[in-house]
Amino acid sequence: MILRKLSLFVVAMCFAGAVFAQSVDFVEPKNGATVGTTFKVKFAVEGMSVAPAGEVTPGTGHHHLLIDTADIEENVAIPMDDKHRHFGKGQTETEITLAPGKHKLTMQFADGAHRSYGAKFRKTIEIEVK
Ligand SMILES: [Cu+2]
Repeated sequence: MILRKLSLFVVAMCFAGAVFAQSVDFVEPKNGATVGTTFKVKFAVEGMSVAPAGEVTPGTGHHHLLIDTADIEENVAIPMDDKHRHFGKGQTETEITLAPGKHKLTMQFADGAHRSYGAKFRKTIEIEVK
């Protein structure tokens, strides 16, 4: 009986974890990867849905890629320039070209008005371009 209750509890916690998990991650490249000058970047998000920019709908947003630049704090709008790329059509992958050397890539999920969802929805990796 106790075992049965315990296993139900474990199942419930796993379910809660799946529902409430909030994060972003690079499907590719992986942290520490070596890539060519033009390479594919794939984004994943948990705990939010991807939607095009324009309308601000709670629980939705779009991906951003910050290249060799500082983090954007929560609720701050992400600039639009070469170091801050927006995927406002709701894209979940892209191809970018970088000069050879080490680069820092940061994913940042943000709302329909490009305002950062903060550290929970941020992930930074370092890669080497050859
Ligand atoms: Cu944006």
